[in-house]
Amino acid sequence: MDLFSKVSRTAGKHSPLEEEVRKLPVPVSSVFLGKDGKIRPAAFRQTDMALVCKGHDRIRQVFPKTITKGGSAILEAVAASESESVAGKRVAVLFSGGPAAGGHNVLAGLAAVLGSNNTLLGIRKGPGGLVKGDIFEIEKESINSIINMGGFDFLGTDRTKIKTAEQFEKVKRTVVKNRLDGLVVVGGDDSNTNAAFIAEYLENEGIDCSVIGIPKTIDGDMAAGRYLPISFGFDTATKIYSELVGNLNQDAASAVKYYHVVKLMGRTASKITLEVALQTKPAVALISEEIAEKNMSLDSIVDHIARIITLRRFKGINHGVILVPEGLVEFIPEMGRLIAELNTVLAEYQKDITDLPSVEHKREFLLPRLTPQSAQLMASLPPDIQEMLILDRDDHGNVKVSQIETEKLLIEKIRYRLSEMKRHTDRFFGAGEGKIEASAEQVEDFKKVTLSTQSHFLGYEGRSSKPSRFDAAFTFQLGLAAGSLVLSGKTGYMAAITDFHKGGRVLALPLTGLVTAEMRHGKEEFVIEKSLVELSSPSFKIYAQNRDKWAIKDCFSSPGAMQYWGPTSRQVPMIVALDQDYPDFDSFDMGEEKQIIIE
Ligand code: FBP
Repeated sequence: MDLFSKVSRTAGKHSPLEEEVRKLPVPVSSVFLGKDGKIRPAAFRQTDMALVCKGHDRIRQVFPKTITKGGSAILEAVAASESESVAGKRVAVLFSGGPAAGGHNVLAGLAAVLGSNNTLLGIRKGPGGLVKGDIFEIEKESINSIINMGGFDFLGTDRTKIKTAEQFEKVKRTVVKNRLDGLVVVGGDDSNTNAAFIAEYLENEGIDCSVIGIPKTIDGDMAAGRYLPISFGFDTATKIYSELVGNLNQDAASAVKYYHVVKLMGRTASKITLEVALQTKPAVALISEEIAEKNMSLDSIVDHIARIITLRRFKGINHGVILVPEGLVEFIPEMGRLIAELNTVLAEYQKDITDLPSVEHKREFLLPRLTPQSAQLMASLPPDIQEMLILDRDDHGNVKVSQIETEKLLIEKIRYRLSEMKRHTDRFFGAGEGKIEASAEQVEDFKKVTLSTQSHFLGYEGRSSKPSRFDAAFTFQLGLAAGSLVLSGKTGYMAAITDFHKGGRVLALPLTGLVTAEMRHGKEEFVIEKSLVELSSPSFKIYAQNRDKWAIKDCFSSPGAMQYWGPTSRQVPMIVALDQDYPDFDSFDMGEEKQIIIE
């Protein structure tokens, strides 16, 4: 074939790499394999492990049906008896929230386990599509073209929160009209909370439809400790960011003139930043959970970074990489208070504020309704950040932190702090608390420093890549588990995999065991608690033990591109291996490798 034809032949997911990756085998746990080696549904048995949330009594009042039916016990998948087989079931699946690598393998897992005797349906554009009834029958063979492929484009996604009586009624209509026996919701904490409510609602309405959640989010915060160490998509996203941050480390040390300030996705938890920091060893990585715990103000964060830049300069280093988690602003105590106050005022005066013609008018309306401290802080922020804090909320009422340019805010403040340090050397250098010890020559040299920065935001580039081998395996098994749960008539569970290093144990976690009551905008809301970086975890401790060394010398590592073949293709996320006490990072094992072809 000539080169001109080759270029057009690669359109539609047919690049040479896509062709090869599509063929990669995926491991399958023995619980999903029949004696003939073919994929079949697993059965689930009760274990003596349980998930009991905080405020269980309140949750029991809100979810009486699902709690009574399932209790709080965790279920475990076991091989089903060969004589059992279920046919004629209709199962629909939707993606919810941001894309995460591996979503298409969830569809492949579902298609494989439902087999030719059951029907798989797809819901277009997320929970919004479920409400509208935008549903179609998936021709199972069409899944073959998206096995191991990235993105959510086969179905699409959205962030609709199902909360009104009218929406629930419409969901019921979709379920009844399409004679659904099962609904699989692939999403993060908010989406799985949706799933818990839909499961309860349908039970209450006497509709026999299993609702099963699947833990998705690159942020890694839809997790449940040893029962579910991580959500899918995290591994791929962090491998991609680690490659890019590693390259920036390498470029900084080569060009010797820039500080690269990199904001990394993660709406709330800093798990992505922690993983990327462990992988790449940058000069600075801020961890929001630590900042909140230490009650660090914006000024003290800026001080901390300016100090590291100064100490590096003393060693002749005027470059480096600084990692900033996307969710940082909400964890800085005074910013968190400001956002909470804004949320309350915005909720209380929603109608009045919507009617105001400009951001300026909205700002003028809001400022007197904030506490003086918050009003002062708000007024001191750059106008574009004020605008984002006022205007941008998602359907779940969250500030869209991905739109807030924290990296630029920090650069501006660090630049100002360094200029202050140059102007008032006696305030910042010498002996005494908080001062930097320095010789007269070092101070003179410091005065000559110019700070050249580049800002970056790494987020969207990591969400829709072809999944890592880990995520491809994880998601395929999650699809098998969710399909098996539906076929065995379970409802109100989340499919989970744990023990990635020894066979991949397949569990079902009761959604009501994950939900807790929380005050949002002055109202009681029920949510699945996000799993944040724990400062007592081995992964954080190892970072904390090493960071001073990484701060003052270039000791970065550059992990390079994610691999699909070879020794480094089987890595698990470092935070998972460290926190779950695995013997190494390098060899997940989730069962027997199978070439997947859906017939
Ligand atoms: P999910 O939790 O829905 O998977 O989304 C996570 C995320 O990638 C965050 O890290 C980020 O804040 C957000 O999506 C951005 O989403 P959007 O696509 O709405 O800009």
